[in-house]
Amino acid sequence: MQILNEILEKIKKYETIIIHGHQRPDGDCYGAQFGLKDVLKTSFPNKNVYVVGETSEYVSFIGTPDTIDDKLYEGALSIVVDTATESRISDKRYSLGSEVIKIDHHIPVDQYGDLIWVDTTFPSCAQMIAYFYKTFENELKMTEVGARAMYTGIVTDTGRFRYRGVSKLTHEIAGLLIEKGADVVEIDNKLSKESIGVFRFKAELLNNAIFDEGFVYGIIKAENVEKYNISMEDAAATVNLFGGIEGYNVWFVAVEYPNEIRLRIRSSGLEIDKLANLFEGGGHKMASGARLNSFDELDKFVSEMRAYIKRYQ
Ligand SMILES: [Mn+2]
Repeated sequence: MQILNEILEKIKKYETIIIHGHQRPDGDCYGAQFGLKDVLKTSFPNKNVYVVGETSEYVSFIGTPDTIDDKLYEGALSIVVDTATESRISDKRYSLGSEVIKIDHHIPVDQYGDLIWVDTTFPSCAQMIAYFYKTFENELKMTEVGARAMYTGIVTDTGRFRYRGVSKLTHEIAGLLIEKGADVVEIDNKLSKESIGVFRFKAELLNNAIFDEGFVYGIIKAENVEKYNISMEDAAATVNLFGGIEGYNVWFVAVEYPNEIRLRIRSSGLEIDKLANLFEGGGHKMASGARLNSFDELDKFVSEMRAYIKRYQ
């Protein structure tokens, strides 16, 4: 692919490269960021390569973001991974760089950047970074640090290789990462560990699941997150628990954040990204996010959901 050559050429031109992701980074965001950092740092030891943005406790074993000074952006290349919406880029200083590259697998919302590589056929952004590496395998290098990061990104964004988009290529790339040192069991253990608080939180949430017309959902109040002393990431990740119930092909959780309610919507058939678009969201056809100002707007969302399901199912 021509775009990959252009990206590599651009990278070669810059001495300093700063890698951004999205707010509230997940395993794939971290996987792509730290995977790319490892590939670039290992292949071009003289370059200064940084990862910036928010931290994620859940995947902290992948790496820790760097704290850098504004002046490092002078003459630098910014690369933003896994982020469709410009306003969701974590650390707004990406625009201080001389040029910006966007690498993403979400349905595009804002096409920011001087070079754009967006491919929604990739089930994770980490797979894109690993594919980039694979394309120039003779020229690029990686260590087990990068392999672990990208493997983690792939397994988290594909729900352990279960979602649409997982392909022969996904498995080939996972195999390559294992060959490069990703430890399957170690990564799975790290991702699977949970506290008693998370366990009990899940039990209460599932017990209070609300079944509507063809969809099921859970309401996550900040006070409950506090009561069980769990992270917001753990709370939001519970959306996956609602999948697979017979007769309920769409599900979501509504998570209370300080100034907004964030919805995580999932589907096993009906495309729900258009519905998410109506509520300041989007993402993938089967996995989208959206937002409400408060729980007062939940009824409106639920009735839109009912109508949407009736219309399209
Ligand atoms: Mn992703």
